[in-house]
Amino acid sequence: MVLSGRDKPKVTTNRTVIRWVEQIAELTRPDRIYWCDGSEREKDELTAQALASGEVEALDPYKLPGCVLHRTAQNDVARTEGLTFICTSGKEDAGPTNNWMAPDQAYKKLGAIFEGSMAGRTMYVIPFIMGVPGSAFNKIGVELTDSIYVVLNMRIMTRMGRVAWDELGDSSDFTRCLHGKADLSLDRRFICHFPEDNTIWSVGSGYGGNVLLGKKCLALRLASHMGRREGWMAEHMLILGLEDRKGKITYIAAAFPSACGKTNLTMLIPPVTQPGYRVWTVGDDIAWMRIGPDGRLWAVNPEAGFFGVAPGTSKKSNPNALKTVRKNTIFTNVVKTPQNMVWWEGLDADTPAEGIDWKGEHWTVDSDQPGAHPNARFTTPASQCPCISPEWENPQGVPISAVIFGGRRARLAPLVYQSFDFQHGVFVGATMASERTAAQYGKLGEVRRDPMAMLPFCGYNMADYFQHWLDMGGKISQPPLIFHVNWFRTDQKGELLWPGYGENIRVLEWITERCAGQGKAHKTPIGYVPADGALDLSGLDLPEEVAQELLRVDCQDWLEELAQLKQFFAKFDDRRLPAEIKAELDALAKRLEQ
Ligand code: GTP
Ligand code: SPV
Ligand code: MN
Repeated sequence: MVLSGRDKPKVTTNRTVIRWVEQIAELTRPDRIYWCDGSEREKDELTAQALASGEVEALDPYKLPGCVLHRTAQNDVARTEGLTFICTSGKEDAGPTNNWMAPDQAYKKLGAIFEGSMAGRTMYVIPFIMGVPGSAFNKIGVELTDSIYVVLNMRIMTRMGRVAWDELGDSSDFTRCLHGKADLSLDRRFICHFPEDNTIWSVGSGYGGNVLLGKKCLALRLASHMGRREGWMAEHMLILGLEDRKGKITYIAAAFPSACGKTNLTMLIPPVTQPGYRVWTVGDDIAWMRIGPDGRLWAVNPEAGFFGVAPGTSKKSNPNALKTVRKNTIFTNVVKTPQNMVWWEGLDADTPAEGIDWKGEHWTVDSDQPGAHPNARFTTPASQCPCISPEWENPQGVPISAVIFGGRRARLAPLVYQSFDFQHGVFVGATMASERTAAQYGKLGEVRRDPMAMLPFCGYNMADYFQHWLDMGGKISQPPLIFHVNWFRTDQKGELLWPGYGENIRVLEWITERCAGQGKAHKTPIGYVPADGALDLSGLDLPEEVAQELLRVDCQDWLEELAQLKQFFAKFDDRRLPAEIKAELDALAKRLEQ
């Protein structure tokens, strides 16, 4: 098919792009093709269309200027990991933790669903940059989609439009991203990654992580694959700068599984008891890290916005996020109040007596159902964040002094501990586990192993991924120190022991002290924990026995954990699992038995 008339692009002359768009249009047969330029005028026009079609709803234009509300289909509210595939020619290259489909089979299967699926619809062509224009870190993608909601989100989450066409020029080096809503049915929903073709096909969903293909699909699954080939790392990590009392800034990257606190930590406001400290946000979800000329690890945030969890976000827990979302924000699956404002569980303020819930139904405060879906989200420009780091768009990135791994563990993991060295730190990351949240389909609360918070996002065999971490460690002359945190330890009654949120600064303080060669620690079989009195708990109403319980390492519990770790690692081909991981496993066993 050759594009003619209004379907022809005015924004690019890139032959590879045009030919590919023609091919996909032949398959999906949209009524028209719209080439995005990223302008404000385009935003206004598309928003007006989306309002007219009901795809988004208006909100109070004075209190929430530029904001709209969207509801997804009720069967489409989180990532569907079971329907997400890595399509490499060899099954082993996807590894035992990924779903695999042969590439030709996947193209055929999804092709049949895509066929004619855009009839009566517009296909939007969205060029985007993951990264900062002009940075050596960048990857460029072009997403074809029949969802105007996707276009509006991609505008916020990526550098999109003319800037990306310019950056791409005539090059054929871009990720081919195809998304179609089709009929949104679960049995015709697939999210397929083709790392060997630099291609992503996603069909049958309209939910964030499944359809904003620059995010998890490109910036993590494909990018992790590229990073291994090219000698860098794509990680599910926030990036923050912690400014101390002397004005010195230490950059930290932290990997927590979905809905386990990355957005919150990266926007932390210290309590009044910890004056002089300040947290600067560089990124809240994804870090791309390379070794700099100085031998340190340098990180950039490839995204331009935050796709954050709404429930639980309040003036108390995350005031910076609340300030960020006051304008130009898309709210998905939250409550709409009669005043055309938004609300969600845990917002605290102005609980409405009634409203329209995430399902689009009338809801009252007495309902036994939540009004907002637990995985309701906001899409908001990072530039609006009051604590955005002046370095957040530095094309070189920021130098990382510490890496933190963490999960939700009601038991076992202490509030914080430090690995003995980099190799042991890789082991600590590889043995992470967390209780499942609403960010993905599956049984809530179930503890699952989630190495480096990358279980759902690693685009290749995870045994090779561990090896890549170890190889990188060997090449970094000043490797970051590696820590593990757990904000979610509970007592016998299931009550949280740690206040979390802003108080987490106390843990970050100890971490930066350790990076500076200070901060007292006590050696345990699993790593270094803060020595007595080394964590600043002043002004916190925390009984001494709770403080002790938070840092306690129970060898019996860890021996039980060890058995589960062995089971987990047994999934991998023994020849592929790095010897260093096995050696660390043995060493841990020895230390625990002593
Ligand atoms: P994704 O966007 O899914 O990758 O999630 P995230 O890791 O950015 O998680 P986020 O910061 O949005 O937090 C998710 C949930 O964890 C929210 O309901 C928060 O209120 C809660 N949470 C975050 N930090 C803390 C903490 O320090 N303590 C406790 N108890 N809960 C927290
Ligand atoms: C996550 O689930 O880790 C998210 C949200 O950051 S989504 O983009 O939907 O994957
Ligand atoms: Mn995430």
